[in-house]
Amino acid sequence: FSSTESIPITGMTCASCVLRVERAIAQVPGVVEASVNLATERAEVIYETVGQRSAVVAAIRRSGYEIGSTT
Ligand code: 9UX
Repeated sequence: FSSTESIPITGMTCASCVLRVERAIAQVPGVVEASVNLATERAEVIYETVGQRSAVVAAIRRSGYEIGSTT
């Protein structure tokens, strides 16, 4: 099983921000891969287990950024 989700993120302004968020998301249990795009301000997250979205959201906030409102 695996599924992909796109999460909007606000507050990223440089490539270091992107790396920081990618690493934070990738460390959440159940996440296979995280790819953050600075231009679109979105993270593409691949999960191998369900129910990890809240943990990913928490990891993004903990690293200093916010979740955007775009769906
Ligand atoms: Mo460089 Mo990104 O200080 O916050 S890491 S702008």
